Amino acid sequence: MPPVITAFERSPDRGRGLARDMRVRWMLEEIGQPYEVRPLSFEAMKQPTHLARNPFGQIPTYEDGALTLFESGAIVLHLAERHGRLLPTDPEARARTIAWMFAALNTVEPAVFDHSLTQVLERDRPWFDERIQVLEARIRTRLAQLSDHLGEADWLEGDFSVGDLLMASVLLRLKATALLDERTNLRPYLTRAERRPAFQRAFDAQKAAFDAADT
Ligand code: GTB
Repeated sequence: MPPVITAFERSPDRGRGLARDMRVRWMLEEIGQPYEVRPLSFEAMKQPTHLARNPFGQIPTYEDGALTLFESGAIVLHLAERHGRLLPTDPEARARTIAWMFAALNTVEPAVFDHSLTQVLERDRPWFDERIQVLEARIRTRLAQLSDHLGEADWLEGDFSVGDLLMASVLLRLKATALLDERTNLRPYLTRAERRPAFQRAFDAQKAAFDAADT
C-alpha cells in the first residue's frame, strides 16, 4: 500500500500550490515514492476520523502502515530520514539543514502567511493599509536576512536539501509580489527550486486535483 496524504477537496488557492500538502507532495516526488491522496472537505477535517490523524483538524497528514503523522515539516523530515534523501549525512551539515527547515517554518513563514491572510480577510477593514505596511516590513527584514545568507550560492546548505524545499515552499506565496525582487538573488532561488522536475510533478498533481473537483 502506498502512503496516503490528505489535502483540501477544493483548495481555496484554486491549485496554485499554496496549500501545505504541496510541500509533502513535492518531497514524495523528490524521493520517487508513489502516494495516494485523500481529499477532505472542511467539514470532514473536523470529524473524529481526521482528528485522530491530526488533533488540529488540518491538512496535510501522512499515513504509512502503522505510522500516522501531521505537521508538514515533520512529514518532510521523516521522509528525508527514512529515504536518506535531501539531508546531508555529515552530522553538522545535517543539523544546519534541519535548522533551515525550522527557519523556513518558524522564522519566515509566519510573516509571509500573516501577510497573505490579511490580504484575504482584512482588506475591507479601516486598519488594512497600516497593517499591510507593518507586515511587509516584517517580510522585508526576513527576506533581506535570507538573501544575505544565500549570497551567490544556489542553495542554503550545500546541495538542494529539505531546507530549500521548505524555504521555497514558503517563498512561493510571495511569487506574485514585488517583495521577492527587492533582492536580486531570491526570485532566481525560487525559480531554481520550481524548475525541479519533482516540483513540477507535485504542482501538476495538486492542480489536476483542484481542476477535477471544480468541474
Ligand atoms: N503547521 C501545520 C503544517 O505545517 O502542517 C499547518 C497546517 C495548515 O495550516 N493547514 C491548513 C488547513 O488545514 C491548510 S494549509 N486549514 C484548514 C483549517 O485549519 O481548518 C494553509 C493554507 C490554507 C489556504 C491556502 N490558500 O487558500 O491559498 C493556502 C494555505
